[in-house]
Amino acid sequence: MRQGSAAGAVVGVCRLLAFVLCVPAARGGEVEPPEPFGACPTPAQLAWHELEFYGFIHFTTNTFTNKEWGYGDESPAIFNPSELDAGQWARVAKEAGMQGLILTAKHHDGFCLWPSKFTTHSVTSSPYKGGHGDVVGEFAAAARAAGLKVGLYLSPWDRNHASYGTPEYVEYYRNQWRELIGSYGPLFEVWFDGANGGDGYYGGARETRRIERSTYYRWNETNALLEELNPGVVIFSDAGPGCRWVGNESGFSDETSWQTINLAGMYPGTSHDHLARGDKNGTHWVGVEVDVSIRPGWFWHEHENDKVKTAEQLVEIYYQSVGRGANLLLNVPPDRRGIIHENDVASLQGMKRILDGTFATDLLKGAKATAEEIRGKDEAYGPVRALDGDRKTYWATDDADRASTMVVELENPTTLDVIRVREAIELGQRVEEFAVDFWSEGDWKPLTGGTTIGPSRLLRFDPVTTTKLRLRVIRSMAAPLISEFAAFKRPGPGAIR
Ligand code: FUL
Repeated sequence: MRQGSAAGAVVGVCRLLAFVLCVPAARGGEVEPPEPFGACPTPAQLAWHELEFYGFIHFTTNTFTNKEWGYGDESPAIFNPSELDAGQWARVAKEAGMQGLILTAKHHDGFCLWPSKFTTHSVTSSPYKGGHGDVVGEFAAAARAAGLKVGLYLSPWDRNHASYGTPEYVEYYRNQWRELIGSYGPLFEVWFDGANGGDGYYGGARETRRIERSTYYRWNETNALLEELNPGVVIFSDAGPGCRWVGNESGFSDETSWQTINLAGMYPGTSHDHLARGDKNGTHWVGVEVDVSIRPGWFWHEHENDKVKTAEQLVEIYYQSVGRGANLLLNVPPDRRGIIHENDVASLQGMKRILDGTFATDLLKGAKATAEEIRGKDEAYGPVRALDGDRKTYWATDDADRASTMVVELENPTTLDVIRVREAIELGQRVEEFAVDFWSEGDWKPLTGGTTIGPSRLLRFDPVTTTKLRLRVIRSMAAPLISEFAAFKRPGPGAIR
């Protein structure tokens, strides 16, 4: 308590009154809010983190040739989905709990799913809708109608284009972004894939073309162009700058994961060994994105219809991505009909049932809470702020505190087996270590714990029944700001761990 003055006494009385009237003391009043710590997310990155889960749609001539990477010489005549229904993609995504969709407008083979005026290697030359189709347009309209955010993947590597490898191609690539954003924007995310296998059709040359990955695409200029065309767009690549690849395509991030990373010397298409982990107090905020396919491949293949990941496997991926602070980008490729296969739909529905069954009720919401330290002893920063279901409010300590404890008291004995903790990341990622204890037989018993928290940390354990839970922030680089401490119970006795 730092109030000794008459003014302090007045403030104290006001607080008491506010408390009696159940009106929280106003944020931004006498107690200064915490200063940002280190690199922080932009408003667009913050909104991106809140999406948590969205879908990838891989669709092109590969769907019809049974390949994963087209060579670039595929005839557009083979692209002819019989029942294409982008409305079904959007419905399936929405019902699965996804917040957006990202479509491969152009994959490495160079075939464009929209009628680009810069090439004839597109839907315009295909039998789809007699050459008058526009898959990107149908996709964007359907996704928006379903309330989903729209994103696009435009492969930098183009195995069809004659000028690939020259400066002219880089202009072609940028022109395509101008066209896509102009026709289908605004986009929430754009995707630059890092792949470049070298060989390709290249307008008939059929040769190997290697580019210097660090300089060829002049990414800084492309990024600036995208930001100008589409302010706030989150740019994905191995090196951000909006969000970054997690470093694997298997569906997991690290248990210790910093959303910050030292970007110097990093560029798309180079391998980096610590993309999932990031750098503690790194120079830039570049959120982690886990991309993984519901099937072994990214494109639909008949022989993988029985290899679709189960609902339980998808839930496991959710815990290892969203549960470790990353966003989950789950690929669900349409088949040759142009719709998402029944087996994929069934797995997504099963995943949603399990997640809804778990996260529908926060068992700590509205409970009583106390804390060792509260910023300026101001209830606006009290521990109940971590229990109010509002990500904008948070429990905070004074600047000098690097560790603290909050205790939650439940009205009735409650059974739980999942904890979710979130930091107020708009002011930076801070916590390095934390633990959770539960009250049992008159004493605190260790329940679970971890290292980083970030946007979201989910921890599972065998069910316990208790009346009190304790969150201990053990180490933090700056005063810990906890925007959520929540607990849940997974459905059914056979629920997966
Ligand atoms: C990879 C690509 O080569 C795959 O085909 C796929 O698009 C995946 C998302 O990224 O690197």
